[in-house]
Amino acid sequence: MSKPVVSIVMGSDSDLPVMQQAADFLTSFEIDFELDIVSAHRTPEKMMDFAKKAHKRGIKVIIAGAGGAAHLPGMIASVTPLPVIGVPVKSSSNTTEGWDSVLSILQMPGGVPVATVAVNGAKNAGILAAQILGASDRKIRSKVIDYKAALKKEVEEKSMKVKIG
Ligand code: RP5
Repeated sequence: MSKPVVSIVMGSDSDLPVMQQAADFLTSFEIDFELDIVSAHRTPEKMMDFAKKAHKRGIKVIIAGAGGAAHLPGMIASVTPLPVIGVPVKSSSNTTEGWDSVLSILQMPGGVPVATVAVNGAKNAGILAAQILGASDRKIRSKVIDYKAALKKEVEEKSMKVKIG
């Protein structure tokens, strides 16, 4: 990965099975990314350092995933000028079905947006990151257009198989 333009960060290695889906999507689009564990609660200094400097290193979009009291995406958003996509992770070590993460990431105060995807929706975070980059990059935009066409074709084929009448 020569020059990452997307940064994927997560609160714990236990979030990796979910967050890997964002990485896999970006890989399929040949978008260079970096990936690391950055914890709002366990490594707050690292989080702030990362959030303050990411744009200076050429990062254009940040995908941040966390579970439980998920402060990572919002705290990163508080200091970065970059768009932040938040992934609420249904943590294996909490039992509230992901609602804690959803509300922690979604209910941001005015002025500090986090684009929140569904619980464990890391693939959508990867797609949204590609769409953000694609707004100013014709090659990526073209891949997004193809991707959406493939989704349409897939549904049309399923419709042909199941449709009655
Ligand atoms: C959050 O706490 C992490 O993002 C993870 O989803 C959750 C549990 O972390 P571990 O105890 O598995 O490290 O900060």
